[in-house]
Amino acid sequence: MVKELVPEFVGEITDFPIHAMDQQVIGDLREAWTRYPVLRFRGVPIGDVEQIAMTKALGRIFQTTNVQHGKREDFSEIFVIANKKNPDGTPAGDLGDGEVQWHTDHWWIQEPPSAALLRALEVPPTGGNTYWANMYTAYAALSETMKARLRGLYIHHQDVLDISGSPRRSKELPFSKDFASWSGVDHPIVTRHPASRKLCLYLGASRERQTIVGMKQDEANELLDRLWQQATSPDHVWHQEWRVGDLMIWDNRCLLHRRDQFDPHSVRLMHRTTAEGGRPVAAF
Ligand SMILES: O=C(O)CCC(=O)C(=O)O
Ligand SMILES: [Fe+2]
Repeated sequence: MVKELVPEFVGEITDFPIHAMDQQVIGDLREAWTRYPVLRFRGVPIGDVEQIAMTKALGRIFQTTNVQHGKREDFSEIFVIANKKNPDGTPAGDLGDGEVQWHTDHWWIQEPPSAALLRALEVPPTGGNTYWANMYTAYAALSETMKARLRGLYIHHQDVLDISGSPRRSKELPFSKDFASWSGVDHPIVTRHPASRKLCLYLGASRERQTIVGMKQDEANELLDRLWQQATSPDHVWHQEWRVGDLMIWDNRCLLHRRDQFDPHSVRLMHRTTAEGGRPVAAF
């Protein structure tokens, strides 16, 4: 059922019995997803109902809080990612046509989600590819000295500004320029994945606004720059060139992802669902 595209990273599932999802099928899906944190289903004839059912097979539905335009009246579980416009000219989805920088979804909250499912309904002729970076291999490739240095370290992820630098709803810009003093959450840099039990890096997003708990900013900057550079090096990255009917499932707990920009005159329409996760657990 699973074809390996990249060892311990990307798998493709063919002939998935979407209309016969019994406990055995759900168990197999979870096992495949633990082994391959990025799973591709190509040309699957599914709609929103089936996408929601697959999401529920992996966890409880996570209610996305930061949706601006991508809310759906009929299915509250679905978050629309699109550059389409409504007849009145307002955006019919979120994220527009621009690049989305490297991130882990909802890295600034205590309990970030686990599974993300993204299904392509309309795709542009070029651009708009999605990239994933494997945080298991990114951690494993670090030197022993670096691994020892990371023991017990936490990044402070401020929750005031979003990835594009705009204030989040209901957040006021603090007076201090020291991000360490801003509201947010602390997550361990090295976490242990609850299902695979393997160690991985957890970097979140917004490198330029990150601090390390208890560390001077000069030292933190040097360390964070190195980690981000190594984590997103091509050695650990795979990308998806979308076709209509593709469904990707990924594990937000052990990956980073980003998206390319695309031609604003073309249309890209995706439906996203998300499953709840939990607090990232420190590896040490
Ligand atoms: O549009 C995409 O390819 C990915 C957007 C994204 O970051 C997400 O769905 O979490
Ligand atoms: Fe994302």
